[in-house]
Amino acid sequence: MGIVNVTPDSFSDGGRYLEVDDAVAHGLSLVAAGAGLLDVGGESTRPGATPVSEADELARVLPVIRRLASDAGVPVSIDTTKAAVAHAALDIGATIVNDVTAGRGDAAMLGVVADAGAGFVAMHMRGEPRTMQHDTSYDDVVVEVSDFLAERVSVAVDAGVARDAIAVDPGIGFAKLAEHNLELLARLRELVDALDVPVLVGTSRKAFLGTVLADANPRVHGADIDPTARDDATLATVMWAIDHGASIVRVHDVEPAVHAVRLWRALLDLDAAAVA
Ligand code: PMM
Repeated sequence: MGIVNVTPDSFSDGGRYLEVDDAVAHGLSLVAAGAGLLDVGGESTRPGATPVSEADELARVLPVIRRLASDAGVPVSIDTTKAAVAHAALDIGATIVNDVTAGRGDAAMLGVVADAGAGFVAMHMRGEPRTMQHDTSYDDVVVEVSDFLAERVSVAVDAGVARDAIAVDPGIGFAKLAEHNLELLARLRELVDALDVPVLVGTSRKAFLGTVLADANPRVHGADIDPTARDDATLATVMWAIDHGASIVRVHDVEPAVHAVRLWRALLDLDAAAVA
């Protein structure tokens, strides 16, 4: 899943693709690099981000979705917490709703997804992006996140969303400290096994990567590592996630991820042939 952020303030690429033509060209370049899905968002969800009005969000995403849905040749998802934005996006060709509140943010969301027969990504978070980093205490983060996701899948199914149209996401970086993000990845297989729907993982350029890199180098502070300088560390987590059962990985820099996965698969095939 390639990320197309049409926002002035996303943490790693805010402001780069605010013009429709730039955002569309970027989305098409991600598909050329091998993305099998595009995720278009018009509201930053970085910690502390201020909410965007429905009108502004619609104005940002709709022209981009309209063109990508017609030209990209891959499914387009809308990254939103607002039912009205989801509805408008689905109307013009998006086929998946990626909701970081898992349908809790807007009471109308699950009905919109169900009525459109759309796909749905339910992500784990606590509170909302503005406040989520105040609520980061867990007894067992893997159990708590997987229980939450199982519950959201059943709420979505009860609302009429097809079970086979749902994916879940542990919400790396959402209401979590670096140690929680690492534990969710380390024990990803447990989460995948506990849930009977595909798991999406979004580690791309997130702050916990900088924390680990800084731990290895006392002269560097994690927050000081520029998000785009976290792409190599992202790649390690992408490979890890796929090897531990993730079905979809959400990334900014698609080409290296696709190349790494292709090589890894080629080696797996050879390995399997050697054993057979
Ligand atoms: N991360 C961001 C935004 N949307 N959606 C899902 N399902 N999973 C994520 O991890 C996720 C998301 C924040 O990253 P961005 O600002 O670079 O898009």
